[in-house]
Amino acid sequence: MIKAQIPQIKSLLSSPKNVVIVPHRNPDGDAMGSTLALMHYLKTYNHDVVVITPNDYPEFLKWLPGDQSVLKFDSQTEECKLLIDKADLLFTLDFNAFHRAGHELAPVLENSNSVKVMIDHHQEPDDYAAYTYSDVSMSSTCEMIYNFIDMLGDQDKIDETIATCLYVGIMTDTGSFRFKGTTSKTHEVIGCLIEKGANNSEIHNNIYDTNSINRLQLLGVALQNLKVIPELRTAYISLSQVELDAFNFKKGDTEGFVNYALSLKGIIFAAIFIESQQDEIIKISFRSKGDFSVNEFSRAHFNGGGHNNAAGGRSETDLQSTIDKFISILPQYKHELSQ
Ligand SMILES: [Mn+2]
Repeated sequence: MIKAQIPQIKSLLSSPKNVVIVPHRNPDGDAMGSTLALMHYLKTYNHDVVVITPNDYPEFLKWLPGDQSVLKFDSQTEECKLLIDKADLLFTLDFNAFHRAGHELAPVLENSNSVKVMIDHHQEPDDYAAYTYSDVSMSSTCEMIYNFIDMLGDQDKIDETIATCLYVGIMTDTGSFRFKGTTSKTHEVIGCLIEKGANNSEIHNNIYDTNSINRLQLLGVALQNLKVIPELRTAYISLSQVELDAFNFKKGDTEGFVNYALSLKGIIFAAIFIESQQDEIIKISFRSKGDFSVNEFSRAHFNGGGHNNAAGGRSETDLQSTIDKFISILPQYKHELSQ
């Protein structure tokens, strides 16, 4: 969205509406921060607002203001369907194609007669929304929600609660303000959020200092499994279901593991392959430094995508075959990876 559409959105929001806000499947800090921040903001205008996630999210996000009110589509399907059915407005945040909401929720969103608004920073947005605010240069959807509220002229409505939610998404999506998408504007927004009451060090503790001994020991296994292909400046990690089970794996436990591979000196491309017996797939996260686009790599070979330097992917074959495929593809990128 373009500033030109703001008056139309303003008039849409000028009388109380039923609003549903949805993030992508397996919501992360940016997805939960942005949806909850928008919920708190819209509630100040007396709209009926609910956040519906496709499925559950990690424990380390469950302290966010408003967390208790979030409905999960996979376990509260009928209630969610009713709410989506009577929604006047449907916000889809931090994703840009219905399938990213998962195959159960996607058709429900698609068939909804609501006015749809997309706010997102991923590449190649679909065109389902009446109002699309898509900007791949943004650090996070949370930074965009800040801009959205600002464009609506409501800076002063950003209170400690909204600021806290927005801070979480910007912090997590920028790897604590170090990824390429972090701009001086990002820091200005962060400065403003701290001014509005976001407690930066408390938020950091709540998100990052929540390790269980199981998670740290699983990290130990992941690091034991780390493999390096120095000539292609690539490193990767794998975790089997057996290894996950041995440490009582919980959603979110492997968050950030791939960054250890990327932190190796000289490495510009990293991947982690995680077996999921429940979903019958291998879940993959790709990370890169510099110009090597893991978004394109994942789109081309592993049914995924995301950003230039961070993308997800999946494979329907077993763990070893997936890794074999990965290794066999790499030489095609010899030129880009050895630069
Ligand atoms: Mn994001």
